[in-house]
Amino acid sequence: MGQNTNHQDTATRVQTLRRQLQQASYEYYVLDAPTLPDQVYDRLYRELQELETANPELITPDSPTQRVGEKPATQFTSVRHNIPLYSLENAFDLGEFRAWEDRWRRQAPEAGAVEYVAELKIDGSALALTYENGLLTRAATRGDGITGEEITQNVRTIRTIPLRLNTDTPPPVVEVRGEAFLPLDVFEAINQERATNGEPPFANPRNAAAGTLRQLDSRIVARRRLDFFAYTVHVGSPTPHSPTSQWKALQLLQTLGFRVNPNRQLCQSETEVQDFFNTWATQRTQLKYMTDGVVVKLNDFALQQRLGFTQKFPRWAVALKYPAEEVPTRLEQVSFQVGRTGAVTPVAALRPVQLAGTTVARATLHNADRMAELDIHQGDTVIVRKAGEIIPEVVRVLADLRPADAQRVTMPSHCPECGSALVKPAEEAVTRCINTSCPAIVQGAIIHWCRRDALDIEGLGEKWVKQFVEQGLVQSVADLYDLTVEQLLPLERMGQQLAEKLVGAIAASKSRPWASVLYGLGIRHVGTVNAKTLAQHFPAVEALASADPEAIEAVHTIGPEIAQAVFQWFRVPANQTLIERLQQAGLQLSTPVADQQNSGQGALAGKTFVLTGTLPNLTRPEAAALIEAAGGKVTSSVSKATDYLVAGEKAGSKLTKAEQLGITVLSEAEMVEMTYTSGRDRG
Ligand code: 3BA
Repeated sequence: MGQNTNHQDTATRVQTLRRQLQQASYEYYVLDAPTLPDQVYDRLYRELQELETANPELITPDSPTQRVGEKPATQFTSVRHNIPLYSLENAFDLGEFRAWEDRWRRQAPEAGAVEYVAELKIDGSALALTYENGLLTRAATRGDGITGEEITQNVRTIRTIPLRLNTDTPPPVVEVRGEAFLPLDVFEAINQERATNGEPPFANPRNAAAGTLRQLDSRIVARRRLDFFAYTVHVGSPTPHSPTSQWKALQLLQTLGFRVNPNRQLCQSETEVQDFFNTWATQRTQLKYMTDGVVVKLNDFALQQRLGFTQKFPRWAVALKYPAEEVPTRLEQVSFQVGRTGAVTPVAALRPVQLAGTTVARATLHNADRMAELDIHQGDTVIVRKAGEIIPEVVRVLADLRPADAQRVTMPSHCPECGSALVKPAEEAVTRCINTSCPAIVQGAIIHWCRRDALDIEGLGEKWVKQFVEQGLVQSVADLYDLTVEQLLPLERMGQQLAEKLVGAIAASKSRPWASVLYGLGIRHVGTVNAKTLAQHFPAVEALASADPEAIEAVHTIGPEIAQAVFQWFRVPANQTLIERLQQAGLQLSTPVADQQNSGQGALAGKTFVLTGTLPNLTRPEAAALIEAAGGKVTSSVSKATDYLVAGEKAGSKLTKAEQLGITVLSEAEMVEMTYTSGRDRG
């Protein structure tokens, strides 16, 4: 009895906490007007967390603690939208806007003066959110408008999206639509991270938002601070209280707890729409998020319904787009940057100009083909644009303004960093330095190696790496492991303590797992995710190094391009030497058997195998990986220590020797079966 009462109290307390936290979070994120001090919020949050941990039966899906899920998804499922998400027709100037007006008026000749809602057009990614009985049950991307992808886990991490609608009488089904977007500061931070990672930057916040929403790990999404503006609400079974206009719909969305863009206007005439558009043409550069136009919608739902849709667009809405901002400036000089992959990028140094709210002094010229296309010359006057209004690029050259006898800019034939000949494969746009000891490449490779998600060598930043390379102390990442405190001491600004710390941090990286080492190698297309996948399927470097492209591609989610890149990497003699040296230095180039899936009690624990002949289904590395994953060991020659010989077709001397020594000979099928049964047999 007493226990019951206690439980009742706990349940009530959990409910109170949840309501308080929901309200505080709404005030903080949606209203941007916090009322609860952070420490108080944290204390209440922790109390709720503790109560829920002790009483898991009290956890509800709309609890503030349930925004970030635990395990990453392996893929997304596609969902069909009940109501398609149409596209928006674009109008690029006043004439096109008037043409849109004329068209809808011909469709509804009786309409006199009408109201328009002008909304800022957020440069994001459209989402459809389904609420059943007030609870967020499904979130989907727009996709092609008919089917999208289910990304509920990720969307739950967006703080401005309520997990429960703020109403005591929720309709059975409500669908809310709007734009998910990344604030500009977050966008820039992500691109900076991608650059250090050797990944191509997102061209614009829209791509970045879409890319983030399709992240399989919602914990990463949670860190990226996505935001959301709502603009459409569909109520499954309309009630007398359902909104009758877009303006009222926006107000309803606000009442339900959504963030609705405050920069909107109920316009009484086309002129008011124009004024709104012109005002925001300059104001929008001050916003913390990217906009690319104004969406104009006829306010009255009855009129909207009368006009309906074309194949692609609603007839009652149009997007008035802002032109991508472009400005002329002088090209002062072109320099060539060598990245860690050896890719050489031409970068234009410009006379600084104001562009879309920032000062631009440099712009990318992308590659040799692009430079030829532009026909760019020294001292040219060029037009720069922010692609997606963020990354500046040279889009055009004003050839008429070219100084007499100006020299054409071309790719250098030799690397500006090491002087070796550059190569440009005919089928690729990139020009590369292929000298593996080029200081720019070495430096880039080492910086990548030290990254947190690679070997995580703390304190070894760009500044030190540069000095190490310049002083000839290191020529490859393997050299790091030979460094001594004495060698570092003569460096500028180095002291005993710091040198000890760095050498210690380098030594500590020897315990980093095989997947991180693999990522650290900087093989093209092998980011953290692919590295993890590959390390799982090839638990030792030997298996991966000897795998052919087909075997690598056989791994789920690994495509042919990745497989080729990995295969080619291991064919380069300098890389083979590197692996040997890393192995000698004591780095983890395999996953210790104990850490593998069926660790310790693995079905084949303690058993030694030799493979011979051609197996019917598995390649050698695959068979080896399978045996190793089950805790067994694979060696190359038959001896008394061998427990089993797995023999395929055309087995030769090894089979003879095994038979002489009385070693059990298995078929592929028998071996495969053992990997999951022999453990149980032993019991
Ligand atoms: N309003 C994008 N579509 C928008 C409902 C209609 C619409 C948009 C909008 C079709 C924005 C096309 C994809 C979509 C249905 C979403 C906005 C914005 N209104 N304010 C008229 O800010 N980017 N996008 N289709 N929902």
